Amino acid sequence: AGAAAAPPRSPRFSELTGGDVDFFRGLLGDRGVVTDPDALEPYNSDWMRKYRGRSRLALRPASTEQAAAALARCSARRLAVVPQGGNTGLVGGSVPVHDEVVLSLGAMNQIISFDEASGVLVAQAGCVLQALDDYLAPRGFMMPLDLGAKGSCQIGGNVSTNAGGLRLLRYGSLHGSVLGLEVALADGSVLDLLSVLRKDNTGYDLKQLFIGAEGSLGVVTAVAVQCAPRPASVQLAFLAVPSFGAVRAVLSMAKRRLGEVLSACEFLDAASMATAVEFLPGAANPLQGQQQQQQQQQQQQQQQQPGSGGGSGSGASAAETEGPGQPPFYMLIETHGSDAAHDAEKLERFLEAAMGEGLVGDGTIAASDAQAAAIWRVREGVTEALTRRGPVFKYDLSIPLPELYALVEAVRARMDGLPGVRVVGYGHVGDGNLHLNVSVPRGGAGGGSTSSNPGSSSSSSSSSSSSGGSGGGGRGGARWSEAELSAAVLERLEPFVYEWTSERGGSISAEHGLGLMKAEAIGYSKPANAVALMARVKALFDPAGILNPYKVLPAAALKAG
Ligand code: FAD
Ligand code: 2HG
Ligand code: ZN
Repeated sequence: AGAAAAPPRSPRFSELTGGDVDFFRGLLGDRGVVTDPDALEPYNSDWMRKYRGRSRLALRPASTEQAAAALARCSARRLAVVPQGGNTGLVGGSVPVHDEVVLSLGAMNQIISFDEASGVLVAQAGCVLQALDDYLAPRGFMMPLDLGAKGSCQIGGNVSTNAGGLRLLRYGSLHGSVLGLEVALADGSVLDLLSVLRKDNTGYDLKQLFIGAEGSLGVVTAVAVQCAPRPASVQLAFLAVPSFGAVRAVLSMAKRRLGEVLSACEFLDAASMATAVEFLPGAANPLQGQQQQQQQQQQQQQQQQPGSGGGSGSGASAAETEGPGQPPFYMLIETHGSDAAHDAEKLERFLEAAMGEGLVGDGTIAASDAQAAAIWRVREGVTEALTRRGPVFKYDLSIPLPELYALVEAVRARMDGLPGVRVVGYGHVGDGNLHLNVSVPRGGAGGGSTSSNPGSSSSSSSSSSSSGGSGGGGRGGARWSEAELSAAVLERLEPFVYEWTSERGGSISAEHGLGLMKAEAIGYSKPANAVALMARVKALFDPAGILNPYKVLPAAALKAG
């Protein structure tokens, strides 16, 4: 539900035949060939259940040679191919649009080498990110990226999407930490760029083209990554922040005061928090217990001082100043360092200073690994919580910081009259990356449903709550089906979100890629001559256009390229 109409199947591609299937069985054996319709279901459907293909064949090569030979056959026969890793992508890039053959890397999950002196790991593309990090932990190292999908996503998929994640602020992008790649090209040849060298200026750095190419230029079969030493000390603060201006001020204070140890700076708004608490099993607001305790203490103090009036002075917490709802924003500030006592003291002093300046209403520092994990669970779980609530429209944007949250407020106002529609903003504020998600309640809504943007600090919150009660957009309280609501939401979102972002010099894809969802929208973030050059690069690597068709680049540019 909620995906825009797919482009028509291109007549350039052949239909799969029994002869093709026999060939692949001969190449990969029975275990490497999936044709059973039930077994194909997970290959055809994406993580959000939003994009669905109808492939009749998934291939599971066990080696680079097998993957390359499968591609050679597909090229010769003009069979379209979708490379697939952990299938956690969020832009419809990892599943077929029509009947493309799925080339799944999941069986290529061996670690090839790890050098404890340099920290360079070489692994097959199908290794799951979490498994790689688990392998490194006892050796004193960590993967240089981390994301909520770590239990399923694969390093080849991470490289192919140039995944950012929770600690890019500290450890940089994969364009820096990937030292080498091995790639099976569309024609079945293997490009061996699997260098483990830190420095190598011999000609064009071709591997960079595959980082973020979303499977459109080649199939990544192995990766050499520079891993980071695992920090001896990890500290995490969770803060309630009274305004987005304060979020920005906390970020710049964190950079100034914690600079050399800062490892993550994330934010979520009240609507994200409410969604996580409501829809994630076992999740709780990390500050809730604390806030309740504080309120009880204040009530007790007031009872002990009759006639004090009970007014909230300048020291009132953000929660109180925002009324009965929640504070409008929360932040996670994490440090990675080598001296626990020193780092803890630094973080405590930072928190005191931020509170002293009125930037933070309430805050806590995780006292144990379990507490830190529970806090991260809330932040990382927002995506899952939203998916549980119903269909979601996702936008992953880089926006200059001063205006980053203004888009959420503008979109909230645009949803006026659509009952039950919830607009949430969260993300990697330390990188200027907003995740704007617009959620439609499963089953639809209407006829007296109330506010769907809990704790919203903008004036639009009152309009959206009144819209629920007033029957929504002049429909006289009639019920909206899920499909009706989704169509109305999409109409109000696009092209508005892309135009708004483009006008401010932002990016319409900060870290998730373009996939199917945004292939036609690349022009909002890239000039026409850059898109034309990309189409020529695509034609050079994949002359028959069999690799991940309909994705990444607009159809018109591909025809011209
Ligand atoms: P897939 O989803 O299988 O594929 C993604 C794209 O890469 C597709 O276009 C596919 O064709 C291509 N591809 C996959 N493997 C290969 C290969 N070996 N060779 C060539 N092409 C290939 N993303 C972020 O950037 N930051 C986040 O913080 C983040 N958090 C997430 C949290 C959740 C809960 C979820 C569900 C997703 C999140 N994502 C995030 C998006 C997604 O997880 C990442 O983009 C991830 O890197 C995709 O890896 P994958 O193995 O699942 O790739
Ligand atoms: C995150 O940072 C992911 O949690 C997913 O990139 C964002 O679901 C989203 O919009
Ligand atoms: Zn993200």
